[in-house]
Amino acid sequence: MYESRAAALAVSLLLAGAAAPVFAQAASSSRPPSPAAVLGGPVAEVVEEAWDGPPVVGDYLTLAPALAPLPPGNRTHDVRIDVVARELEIAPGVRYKAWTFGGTVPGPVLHVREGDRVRFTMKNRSAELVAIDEPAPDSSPFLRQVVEKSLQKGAPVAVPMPHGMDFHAGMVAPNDKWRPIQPGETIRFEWAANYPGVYLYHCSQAPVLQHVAMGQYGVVVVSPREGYPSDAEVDHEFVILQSEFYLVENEEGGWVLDFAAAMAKRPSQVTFNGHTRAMIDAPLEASPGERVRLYVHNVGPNDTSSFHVIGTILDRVYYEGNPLNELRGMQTVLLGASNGAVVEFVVPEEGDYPFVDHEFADATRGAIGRIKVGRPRVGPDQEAH
Ligand SMILES: [Cu+2]
Repeated sequence: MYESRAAALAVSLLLAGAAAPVFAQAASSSRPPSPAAVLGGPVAEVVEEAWDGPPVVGDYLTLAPALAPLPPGNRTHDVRIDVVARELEIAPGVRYKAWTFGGTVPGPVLHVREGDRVRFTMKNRSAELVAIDEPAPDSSPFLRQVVEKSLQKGAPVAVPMPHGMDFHAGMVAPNDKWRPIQPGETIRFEWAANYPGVYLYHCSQAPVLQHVAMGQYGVVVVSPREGYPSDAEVDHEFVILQSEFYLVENEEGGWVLDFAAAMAKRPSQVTFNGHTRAMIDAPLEASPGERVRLYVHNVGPNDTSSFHVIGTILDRVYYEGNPLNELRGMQTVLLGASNGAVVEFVVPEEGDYPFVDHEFADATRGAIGRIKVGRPRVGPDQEAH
């Protein structure tokens, strides 16, 4: 009896989703911040599409550490992030043929609000040479920022391979929406942002360890419907993704994935925002006494991050980015692979404030950045301005 009821329910949900582009509504709860979680969505479509335009399209997509400003209210986001292969630099002299979402590692930061919907399109263009040499008009802030600011100095390559997309921020059947597609195919699906937070997205193709280690990940920042209690006090917001690389130099002087090292959890580099110099050469900036908010995510794929800002205290931490998970006065936030947090702190006086993975082997491998506050005195590894 129960089995047949469950089966009938599953079939009816599937048919409801297939028949009309509306989501099944869960029974509403009176508890904020998700009074009306939207569960599931229409069945994903896999289509042949003659798209050869910009690989990233959407108004709220940026290159980390930037976060797109979001107007008030809820909206539906039409977002395209295509899969492209690109040779990239992730440390001085270390270039490899990355598998990417949108052309960089990490891929674009998507900013939405709790209660928003995302209509997502992704073409698997891994077999194409996709140039990102000039800002594509009407595409996204992301592509302009890649051209102007990325340290990765990307060059197009073709590495045909099936890939899929898994958004941790979505609540849908993964075998449907997150399924991999072949080179040349396009997948379209929808999901709703039910919970605020800093959520990973990553490739769903097995072995996931290989696809994530090759560079296929990014984050969706879902801002709370009612905001964070400290919103009015925040002066600067930045997005920081930590991730590991497992590369080995080959005989031709190129770098390739060392899968055995990935399985052994022995990274060659650990980076903030995809390059060991990214947050050193282009430090975050603030003025003395200001409040800084970081949307931090530890991608992994394997290791934890003990995220710490030297010279201050994380006086407010929203673990996973949910305002209900508020912690106070933390020196370090422990993030497992795919955990995120919103951390806030005051930079007390003029100076240079490094932030690190306090697991110092990983800081030494590259997980270090800095915040330039005012006009700091010249010290090691700094430049006078
Ligand atoms: Cu992949």
